[in-house]
Amino acid sequence: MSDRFDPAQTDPRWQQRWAQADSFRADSNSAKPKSYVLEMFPYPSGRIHMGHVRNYAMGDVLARYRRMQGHEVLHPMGWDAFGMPAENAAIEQQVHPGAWTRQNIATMRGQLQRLGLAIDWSRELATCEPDYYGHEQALFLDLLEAGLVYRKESEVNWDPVDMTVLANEQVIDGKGWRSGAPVTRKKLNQWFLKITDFAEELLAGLETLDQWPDKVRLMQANWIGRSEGLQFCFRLADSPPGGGCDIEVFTTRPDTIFGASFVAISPGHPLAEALAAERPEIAEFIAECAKGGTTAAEIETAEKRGLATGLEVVHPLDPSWRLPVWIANFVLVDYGTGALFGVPAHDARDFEFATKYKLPIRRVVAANAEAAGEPVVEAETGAGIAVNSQFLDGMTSAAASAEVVKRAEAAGWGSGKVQYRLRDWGVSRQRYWGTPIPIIHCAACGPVPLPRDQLPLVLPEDVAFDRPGNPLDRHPSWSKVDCPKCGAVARRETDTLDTFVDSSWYFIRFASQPGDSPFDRAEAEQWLPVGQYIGGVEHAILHLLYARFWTRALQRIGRIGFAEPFAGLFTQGMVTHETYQTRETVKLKPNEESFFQSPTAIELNWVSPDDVEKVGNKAIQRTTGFEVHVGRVEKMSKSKKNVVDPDAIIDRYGADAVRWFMLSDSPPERDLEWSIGGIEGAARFVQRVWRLARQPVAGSGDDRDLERRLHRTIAAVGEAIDGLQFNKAVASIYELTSAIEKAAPSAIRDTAIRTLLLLVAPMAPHLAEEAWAARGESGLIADADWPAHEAALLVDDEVTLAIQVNGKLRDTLAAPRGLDRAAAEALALASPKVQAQLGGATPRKVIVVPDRLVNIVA
Ligand code: ANZ
Ligand code: ZN
Repeated sequence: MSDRFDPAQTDPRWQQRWAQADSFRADSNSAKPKSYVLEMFPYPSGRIHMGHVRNYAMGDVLARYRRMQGHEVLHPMGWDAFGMPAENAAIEQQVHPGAWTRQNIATMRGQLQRLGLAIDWSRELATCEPDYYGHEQALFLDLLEAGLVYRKESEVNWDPVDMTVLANEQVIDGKGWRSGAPVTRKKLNQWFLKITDFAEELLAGLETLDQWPDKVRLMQANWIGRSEGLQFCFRLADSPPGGGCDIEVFTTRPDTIFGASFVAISPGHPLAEALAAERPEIAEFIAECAKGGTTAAEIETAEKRGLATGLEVVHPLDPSWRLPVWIANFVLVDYGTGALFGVPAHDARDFEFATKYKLPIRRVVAANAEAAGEPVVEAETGAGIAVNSQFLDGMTSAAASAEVVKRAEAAGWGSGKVQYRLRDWGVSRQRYWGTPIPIIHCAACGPVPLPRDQLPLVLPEDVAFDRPGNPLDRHPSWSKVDCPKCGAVARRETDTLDTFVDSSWYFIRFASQPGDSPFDRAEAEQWLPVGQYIGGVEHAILHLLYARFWTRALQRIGRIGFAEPFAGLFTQGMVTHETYQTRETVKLKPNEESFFQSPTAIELNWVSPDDVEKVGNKAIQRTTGFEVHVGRVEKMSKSKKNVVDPDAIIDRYGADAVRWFMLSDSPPERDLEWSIGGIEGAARFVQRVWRLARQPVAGSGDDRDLERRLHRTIAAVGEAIDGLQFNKAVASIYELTSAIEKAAPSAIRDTAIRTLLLLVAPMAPHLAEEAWAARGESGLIADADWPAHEAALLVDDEVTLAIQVNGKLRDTLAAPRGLDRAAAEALALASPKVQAQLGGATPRKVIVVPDRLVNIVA
């Protein structure tokens, strides 16, 4: 046995042994209790980073621990392999997106395997392969048949120079990422999934997710955005009397109806479009509004702009009252009815708008009735008492709202309505590297589903990226096809699915992978819902909401029997690192812009941690000898060069030290600052355990303290892993290790060393296997049983007695547990503090509460 544990030769050996023994294959037919442990699958960007290592180390500990507890564990891995970076690489490096992606997968798989993860690699999948996305196409057709998919005209970001659609993340400060041209909006026909049908369910379902972080549930609830209010119709002043609806609005504040000073419609509202057809100034204004991105945030922060149409509507509660109709850029086309009534005194956007366009600002809510006449200097959006509001005066905002809804419903001009902020999910993407949408467009028949015997509809390989836009559009033959219904010449849909669709069901495919269908329901239900899902909080809204929706949609169409895909969710913190920069004074050339103000400039350059050496309290760039400025600790990112490459660290310290450090230093939900000190500490710990493990089994006799410590550690480590508090598990293991190191030889000490190996096995599995084998234990430690603790040994043998004189605490004394009354009384009376209180007097009475308290009444 070697003196030092040598990961370079040990790690690969055990990885091979696990692979040969097929240790981590999940058997769907096993009778054992099932555990499904899943980390969010990675995007194959090129190489794994420390964030991945942290994520997968956590899941791996849980997976290995559950196996040792006797569970059949499903712990799979795959690749979220479609998406834009592959197309960008194709454009920049003239490499096919598929080749680029598959190469990255090979690299990253190798990197993950070096970490010794307990993964069932037989279930590996990549979403860019037809044997995955073909099944997704089938599910898309299922949802289409069930009426959960529809086609609608909708706005996209349009780059007028590259003549291409841009994803939101390709719009940077309102400009196209490649062309730099100001982005405009353009309408295209696109496919939508009816997630809004599930808004109420998705909201109510959050209540059942008691193993999710509250903050994620709150974020989802806000995203779904349930609002209660009133929907009603305004009549145009020149409309004929009687029923009918000219402009329908939605409001969450019916109580402010007497504070209305205008009605505003969205530039995309049908009335605005109708007016534009006849009046060029309106068409021009609408075109102006179409500049800028399509995100709600962009629309809401843009400067408020409006155009008066000259039309007027009648106030529903006062036929003599007219309100002007404006077209305004801040009214969203696809929220509520795309129209609103503006109450400048009590809404911030309306206030800004009314101030700019000199519209009346009328107070209708105040802190109390006496404040009815106070001027409004900024929008007062809170609740209060209705004022200047006829029959509502004096009511609270809530009561006034209810009253207005009641009157509207009674008189028939409006009704109470629940509105959601959530929009239907637009899944069409005008790009190549995604799942082709299985639809054929026929001039006569309209959109026709691709016959299922033609699935998978495979992406053509022969595409070129020499021009912007979607290569599927320009492919000479791929999109040309006959209509499956009438046989006429037709055209394939060339849009592909949003990659969030791919990640909305991969966890089901991991559980069950038949060749001829997306999954087998009975097999999937052996595993799902996922017991523990672990990933980054950046996915708290979209990915998790889409996956929840997709699962509910599959349940609705009878493909599965559960509604929520992830029973437990954990969101881990980021891995951070100090940032380093050099400041260099560079000479400018005469033609450079600022030359005439100053012929030199300071250039700041990020420096990678590999190139930084700390000398005393200075940091020096190794390659140049320049002093380096040490900046803030930030999330590791390529742009700031503050990344540490996992491969280099594994080369140097081994997989177990990296895993140990990732788990040890801070609570898993918090950020973890990478440091050399931390990884070296972890590497030293690995050697400490190795040294203990190779001590010969020699002891005899017992050691009550160590035995109690051992059982308490077993209990504490199990509890910590169950609660995903890995840092606490590590801290308990450290304490036990020190106690073993200090203890004299005994039989218990030998047991403690053996148990220590079992406790570290989920975290440092290579070390544990090597030491297990070295001690002559049989089988793999990965297959060993998790140690049991004896409950009796968790209780301390010693208790603390509170000693009172006349009910006042005078002393505390250590006593053996279970001391009888007479002995406890004697112990208390012997206390010098008690004797001082008594001053020689004989106590009248002594009350003893065993193991807790002695009260002496004098
Ligand atoms: C009158 C009013 C008075 C409003 C007041 C607010 C405050 P939430 O809570 O998000 O559901 N609104 C309605 N449709 C809109 C659209 N398409 N685009 C932008 N804003 C719209 O917001 C509902 C409120 O947002 C509605 O209530 C409406 O303004 C506005 F003191 O009506 B309110
Ligand atoms: Zn046809």
